[in-house]
Amino acid sequence: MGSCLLLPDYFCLYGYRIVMGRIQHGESVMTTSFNAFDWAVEQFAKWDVDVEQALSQAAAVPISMHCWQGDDVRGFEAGGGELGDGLAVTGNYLGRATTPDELRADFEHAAALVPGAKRLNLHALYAETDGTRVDRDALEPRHFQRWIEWAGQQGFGLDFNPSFFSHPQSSDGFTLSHRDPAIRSFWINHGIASRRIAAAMGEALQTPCVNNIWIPDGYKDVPADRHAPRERLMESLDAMLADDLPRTQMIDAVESKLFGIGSESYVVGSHEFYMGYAIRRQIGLCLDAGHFHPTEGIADKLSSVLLWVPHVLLHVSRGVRWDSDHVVIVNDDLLLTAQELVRSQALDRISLGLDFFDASINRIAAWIIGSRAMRKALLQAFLEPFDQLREAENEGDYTRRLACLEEIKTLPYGIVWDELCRRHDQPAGLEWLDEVRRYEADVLSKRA
Ligand code: RNT
Ligand code: ZN
Repeated sequence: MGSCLLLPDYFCLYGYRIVMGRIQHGESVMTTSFNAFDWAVEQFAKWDVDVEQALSQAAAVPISMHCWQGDDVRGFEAGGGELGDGLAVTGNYLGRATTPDELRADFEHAAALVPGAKRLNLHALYAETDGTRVDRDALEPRHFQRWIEWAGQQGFGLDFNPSFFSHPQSSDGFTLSHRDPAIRSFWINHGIASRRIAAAMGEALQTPCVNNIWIPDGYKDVPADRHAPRERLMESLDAMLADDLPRTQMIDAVESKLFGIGSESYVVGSHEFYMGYAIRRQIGLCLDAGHFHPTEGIADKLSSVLLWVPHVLLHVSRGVRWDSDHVVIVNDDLLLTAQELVRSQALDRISLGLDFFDASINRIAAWIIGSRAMRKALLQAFLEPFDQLREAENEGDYTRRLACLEEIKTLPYGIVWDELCRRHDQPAGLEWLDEVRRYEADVLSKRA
């Protein structure tokens, strides 16, 4: 009786993964070869999924990569640099970017290893004032001119954030809702300046800049008056947003939070507060994955808030037991978020921003891991046979719905991901880490 063995070899030829099998029947050896990508396309076709379409759709969704992963949210203010107001970064891996040029170089390196459309998300802390102290209420678009020119050359859209933290005027934990009108007005002016900067970015780069407002305001311990700070916040926001700026240039968004370090008992800008505010003003609402109770997910919120607000910004993050801002990975939360994005058919009303910071591993690798995870999740979501799932559901056939949901988990997503990377001239596998290691040896390790 002839033995029958399958001896697969895997190798890459012009970027295609070819699987060679030698099937040995006794003395005779038969060699077969097939293209794994073609085979994957056939597997998805059985579910009526068009892989070509998914590939182009998944690559086209812009991921706004946050500048603050590159330098532990410090920024470049003259005399600044201490992170505070509930934000904390742990770790001291070598090579943090300490100048705008270093941060841009690092970002270019990271972005080059992430396939698909990208934007850069900047904070007001990253102004370039050439060593002179320009306070936050006096910032102007010209302080971001280099960022804008560079982003134009690189082909990145820009997003922006006023920075309401790490500043003497926020040292007691209150900004826009402060009981002192002078402090409120300082921050209102910072907010106004930031909106102008965002609009200038959007105008220069011909793509609307999302300007996201997050403030740390809140009490560590049980408050007596929960009303007054929220009323003051509402009034401050109204003053900040009084100027109508064209939506082709900038989109306002507001970000809620359940609790923070130092604001455990009460956060002024709660979810209910901002949800109501965004609906009333018809502005964008930001949902940060780490800003809700651990059993709540932002994925489930999307279909609700999209009914009421014109724009949603997602801060894609990963909380481990609390709002810890771990690097995003492909887990159930991320997959469900990507699925809900795609299923919503409202991608033109949703912006995707990353929000994590880890200084315990190579920062550039952290950027790449999180961004590639987001892209993988998007690809997987575009490969979902949503019509079939919905059909089963609409027929009341929940048995089939669950059976399908389980079956599709093992479709060959990895092969399609490799193809996406190949088409964007990117390493499909771990080779990207070799490039990061080289950069670490050549550049990062030589930084002070
Ligand atoms: C803080 C918010 C906010 C910040 C960044 C730096 O809890 O998530 O989005 O992380 O703006
Ligand atoms: Zn956030």
